[in-house]
Amino acid sequence: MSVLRFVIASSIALGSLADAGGPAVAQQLQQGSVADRFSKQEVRIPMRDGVTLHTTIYTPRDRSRAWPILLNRTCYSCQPYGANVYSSRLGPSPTVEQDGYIFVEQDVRGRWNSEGTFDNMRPHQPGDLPVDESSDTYDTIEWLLKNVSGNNGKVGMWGISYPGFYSAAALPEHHPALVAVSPQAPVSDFYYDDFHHNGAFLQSYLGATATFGYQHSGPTTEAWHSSPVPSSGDAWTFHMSLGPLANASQYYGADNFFWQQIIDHPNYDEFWQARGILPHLKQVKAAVLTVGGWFDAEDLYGPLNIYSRIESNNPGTSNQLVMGPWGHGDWAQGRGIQRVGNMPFGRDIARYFQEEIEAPFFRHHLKGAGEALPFEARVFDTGRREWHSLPAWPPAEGQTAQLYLAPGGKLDTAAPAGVAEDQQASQYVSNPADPVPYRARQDIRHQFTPREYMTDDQRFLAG
Ligand code: PG9
Repeated sequence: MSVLRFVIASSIALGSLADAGGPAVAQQLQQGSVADRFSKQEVRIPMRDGVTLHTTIYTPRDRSRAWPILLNRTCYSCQPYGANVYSSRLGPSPTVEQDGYIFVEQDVRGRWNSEGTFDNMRPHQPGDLPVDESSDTYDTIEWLLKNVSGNNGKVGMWGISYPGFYSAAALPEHHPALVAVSPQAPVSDFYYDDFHHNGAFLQSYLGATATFGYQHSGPTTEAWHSSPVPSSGDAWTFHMSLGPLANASQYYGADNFFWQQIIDHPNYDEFWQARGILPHLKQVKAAVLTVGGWFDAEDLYGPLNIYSRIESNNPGTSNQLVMGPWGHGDWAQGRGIQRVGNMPFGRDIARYFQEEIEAPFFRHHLKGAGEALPFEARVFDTGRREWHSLPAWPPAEGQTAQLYLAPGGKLDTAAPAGVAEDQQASQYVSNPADPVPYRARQDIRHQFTPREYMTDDQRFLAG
């Protein structure tokens, strides 16, 4: 009988964050449009190997004080391009924007308006050469500190999803001025996040292979890739008509370098291992606030493992975790009721995170304003629908429970009596031509990553 093992984290209602004594009210920038409050520069920053990266810099027009730099490195573009075309919002939230930073956006190597060759989850290379995301971030920070007037000498980073990887990938051998990093839904390893979950390829990512599989022909502000797979509509019929996964190669040829790598490396070989960031999260001196969502079907492995690897490798470092009742990136969205599918978890949970956790984190470490966040882990109990501040994650009181597959398709906490362990097995026929759908077939639509299934009523599948 196979055993399912998981940690039952006991729920401990500790002090709420409300008694943290809100930080001194940070000097806020005046209201008005981004262009009213910030000036915009577009520069090309040279890396140590000569490749230049497109970097957009929004500096507060208020020059009465020095401002920290808040950096986001992305594979999804620094749009809008053009020195006189302003983004409608800056940074991870309206609260952080109002607090005021020098907001910096950068196209990573090989993407959009930056030079160079793109590599997914570029392997970290300890030492000075050859280049990687850590060295590109180091060179970028060094350039910004020397060339952007009005900075206070401190740098923070943030990023959600793939940009979350770039903020985590900045940490190995990081620049000393980098003092606060918030990897949010960070990708840690494409064999466990996004394209694969525990090694199983997610067919819903077939279309995304176009986004990450073609090299641009040089710096560009226009998209150079498009997906041959529909982005909406009936995904059940599409995937069932595809047949064996090998048939997907009809959509991608040898010019899609990432698809070739995916089909050439079906197992966790050196190719994938080299691209995981977890083994390199050492000598981290910057404060880290890792953020994830319990219902994040794209990147749940990343936040939990980046937090725990930093915790085990860097005992003296300020390393904190926030896990909320969110799907992918929900914490950066607007206000209102937080829902996952048809399951509500409460009102203004994103606002709470943005105003009571994220903004104070950056204020404290980058501006010296307000207290440090008073928790090791701030986790939302989705059963009780309440936040808990914990001194450790997983909680010391947590126990690992063993569950056993029992006859009749049931689970039991007791091992089946009288059955030798090597005889404890349940079997069923898995027929790819007749798969068990994770949602009602008519609800299986093309979408980047399925979300609602985590709160769907799946009893219709009992048979
Ligand atoms: N984690 C998301 C993703 C990464 C790579 C491929 C597809 C999805 C994201 O960056 O949104």
